[in-house]
Amino acid sequence: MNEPLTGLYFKRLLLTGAAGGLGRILRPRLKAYCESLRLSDIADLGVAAPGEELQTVALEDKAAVKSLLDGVDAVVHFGGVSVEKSFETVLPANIVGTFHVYEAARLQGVKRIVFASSNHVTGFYKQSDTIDSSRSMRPDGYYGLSKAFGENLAQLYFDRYGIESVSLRIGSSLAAPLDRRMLATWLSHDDLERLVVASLSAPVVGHTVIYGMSNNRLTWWDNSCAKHVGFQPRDSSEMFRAAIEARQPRIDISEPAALYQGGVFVTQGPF
Ligand code: 15L
Repeated sequence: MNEPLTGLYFKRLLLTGAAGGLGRILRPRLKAYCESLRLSDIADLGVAAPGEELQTVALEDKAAVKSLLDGVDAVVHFGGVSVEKSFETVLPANIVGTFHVYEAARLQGVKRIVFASSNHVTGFYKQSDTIDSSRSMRPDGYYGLSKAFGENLAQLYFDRYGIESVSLRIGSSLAAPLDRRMLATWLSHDDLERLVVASLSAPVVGHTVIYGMSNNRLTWWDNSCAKHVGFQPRDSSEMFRAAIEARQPRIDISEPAALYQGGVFVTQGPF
């Protein structure tokens, strides 16, 4: 665990999807920013560390999600399906579940949500395009479509109810990039923490969309519309380039996975 990044301190913070790939990374790190860290998932969360509250909650259970947000100052919503699946698989957790989170925030008076969206909201832009968050959504599958819904929901709940959100279009947040595509999309775990903390602590965000990427030399995304979030990534994929290019010397740009930003996600399905 790193030293905390800001003087930010909540009484109670909620992390959904705490047993998931990125939830497990954020769990020990977010504890530094709150007195109580409430953690939820449908999967096993293990044993509560000091200052942690564990709750097994399915996002599709509206009443349970309402109770989950009781007494919470802010939500870091990482729960749901995180890969391309059939519409029927993505619908309950990602679409219905995210609606339940926003509705619970309205009912419980929660004022800020950091929403784990995805780069797959714009996965059908080409790898030869540099885009910013003002461009139209071009989801590359049902998963990306569910995240597009979440972003629109965040906008609606800001416009109607003043609940602020930062939608994080996360690239590839892994310990290290795995292939040539991820040299552009990589978000280190330390930069993920920086991004979440900046999103929680920026004074005014309305509904802001920001791409979650490290300070990679080569990228397809421009975060200049989100400067007010104050996210300053410090890592770069460049140190992995030589090894990845040696391992994956050629790419066939006629392949959709190399042509589009979403990579292999654009080729999955129909289910
Ligand atoms: C995502 O949204 C996924 O959750 C993750 O598994 C990665 O595949 C990532 O996108 C990516 O685009 O690399």
